[in-house]
Amino acid sequence: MGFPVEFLWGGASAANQCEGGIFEGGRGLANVDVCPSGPDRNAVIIGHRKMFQMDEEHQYPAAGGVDFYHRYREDIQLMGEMGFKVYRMSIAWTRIFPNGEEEMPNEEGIAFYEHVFQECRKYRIKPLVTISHFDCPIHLIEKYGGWRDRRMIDHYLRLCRVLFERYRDYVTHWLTFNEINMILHAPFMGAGLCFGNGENEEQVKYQAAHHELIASALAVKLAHEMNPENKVGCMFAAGAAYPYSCRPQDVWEALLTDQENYFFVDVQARGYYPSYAVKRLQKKGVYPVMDGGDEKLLREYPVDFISFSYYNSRCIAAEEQETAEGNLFKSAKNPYLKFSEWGWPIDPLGLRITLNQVYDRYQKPLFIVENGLGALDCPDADGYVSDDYRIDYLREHIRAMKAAVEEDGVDLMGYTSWAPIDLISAGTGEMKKRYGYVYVDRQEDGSGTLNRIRKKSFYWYQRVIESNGEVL
Ligand code: BGP
Repeated sequence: MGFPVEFLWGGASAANQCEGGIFEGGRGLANVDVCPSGPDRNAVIIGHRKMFQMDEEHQYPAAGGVDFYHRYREDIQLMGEMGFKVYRMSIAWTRIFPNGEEEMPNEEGIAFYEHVFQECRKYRIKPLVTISHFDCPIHLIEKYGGWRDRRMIDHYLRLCRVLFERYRDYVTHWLTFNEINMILHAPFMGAGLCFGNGENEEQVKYQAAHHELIASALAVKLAHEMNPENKVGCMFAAGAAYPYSCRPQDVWEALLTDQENYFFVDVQARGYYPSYAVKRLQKKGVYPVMDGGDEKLLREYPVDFISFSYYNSRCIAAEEQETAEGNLFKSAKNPYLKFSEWGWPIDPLGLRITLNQVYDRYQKPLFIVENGLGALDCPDADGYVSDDYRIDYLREHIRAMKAAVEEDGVDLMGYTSWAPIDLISAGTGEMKKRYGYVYVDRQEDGSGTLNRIRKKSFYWYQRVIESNGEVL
């Protein structure tokens, strides 16, 4: 009993939130670089305020990140010390293709990730690579309008081909798009979409999503052709939708919310547009334009496994209720739950429920690739953080995951918590919202030594991994 011996314990990060060095190594500019911190961030990430370059008035925290670009050796060494079996990381598209359309890749960018993979190998850490964690080259946004244009598929596949070829010796596990359903909630950050006045946003989003779904299917095809060892997964922002009450109207609304979320995975895992989506998108007049061969492609190349982030469950009411924050989208406030300092519900049992729902629905191996607590950490005089609150959060979620594996029979490949080393928040651009087992001395105003300091949770997680989840 317990977790299988090959269970993949580790942590997850994203290039744009940790690397920094955005003007180094021949890298080009991307959407994720120009999302400022502060009050304008939201308008930018939802595509209502166009920002295609940096200006003087705003701060751009991704520009420096936490300097993983220069400190990856130390960071991976720390992961090795915790006993990581896997490190989920992403590739900055613009390090490989600075403007997205070059014929030949940027060798300096290729070398950077090769060095990262070599460091991982030293500690026997398997990389799990997200091909696009929200990244889209600015040049492609200016020229094509991001993923609304079908030609994005070719540019994305050119990136995939280079990655599959050049990292063949290092990587066998890939994720095509991070939180693909985020395109509905943060379309500029997620897919480089900006909207004109009066434009039908939903139509653009579903058309862009269709292009990503085709790109994802073609990436599966290519990955399998280029290396039969390759396994490709999809990735979505999960979190069961609970009805606010047993009123049928609330139950119905919760079901609709779940369907909106599962739509992407339904296509990527089952290989076709589910009937509810066909009907509803047609009725709203936002059913995407498809090419003749699209349906066949989707059917022929479903993903090998399903990964997801889980931070919180959602609570859905037919009538207006007080709301709570959550991973990029709000929902009704669940009176039975406690909340994080950022107002996100804390619901470990919700993870077990989500695991069961996803497994029941798809019957494919699952991978939890993000889960964690964003909190304010207060280091003592020596810089040490006693983050018992984080340990409590993670312990309860790991217990729930364990029950799903041991008692419910869910086929789970691994768990990568978000994020092993503190980094910049995707939702708010803040540095003070920390998730790590390792504290990074970078403050909200950009000051700090960038030194890495192990937190209490570092030693706790080390024991969890060492005991394969037995000592919690
Ligand atoms: C997910 C993203 C991550 C990550 C995480 C935590 O949406 O995939 O990139 O940042 O959420 O969210 P936040 O950084 O907003 O706290």
